Amino acid sequence: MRAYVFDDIPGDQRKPHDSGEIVDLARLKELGVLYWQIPQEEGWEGEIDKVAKERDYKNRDIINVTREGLGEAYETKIKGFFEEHLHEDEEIRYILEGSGFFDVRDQTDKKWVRIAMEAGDLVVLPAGIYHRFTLDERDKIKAMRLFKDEPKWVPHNRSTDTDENQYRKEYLRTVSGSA
Ligand code: KMT
Ligand code: NI
Repeated sequence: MRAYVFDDIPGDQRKPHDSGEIVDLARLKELGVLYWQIPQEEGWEGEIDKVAKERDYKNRDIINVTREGLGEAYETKIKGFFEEHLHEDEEIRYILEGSGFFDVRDQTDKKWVRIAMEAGDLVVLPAGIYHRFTLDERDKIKAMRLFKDEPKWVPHNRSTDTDENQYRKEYLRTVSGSA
């Protein structure tokens, strides 16, 4: 994993867009974003089980973000992932193969922090954080999605309504308390 401030220069979303400003784990934590590295080697699933148990993640599935994996829905899904949105629950992803970028808004709400994820990376985006996802130029990622109970997949695309969402408000309270 490598996190940095997105350069905001228009152009291909799959390119790195690295401004050169590194974002460390402490700064991610201030945003409520949690990270673990669990290498893809013997015993990895047991390590996932530990985190899942500690954090009460009861369910999981696997998503393959490739043309074959998503089928007919490919274009729509890829576009949807990159719309700025929030969820009313955590978005938890453990990367099994490939790589991609999770972008999250920072406290100023002006910059994107780009989290470059690859195999062995586990990230938790808190409920209510504005974020988006894109493949990178390798064009494929396979990830385990973990969730507490029933997955709340619904992406709430950013609007004046989502600014009023109770999970958004709760998120902002936690961020202002720690920054
Ligand atoms: C999401 O919610 O944006 C996704 O599931 C993207 C694919 S997971 C690497
Ligand atoms: Ni999402």
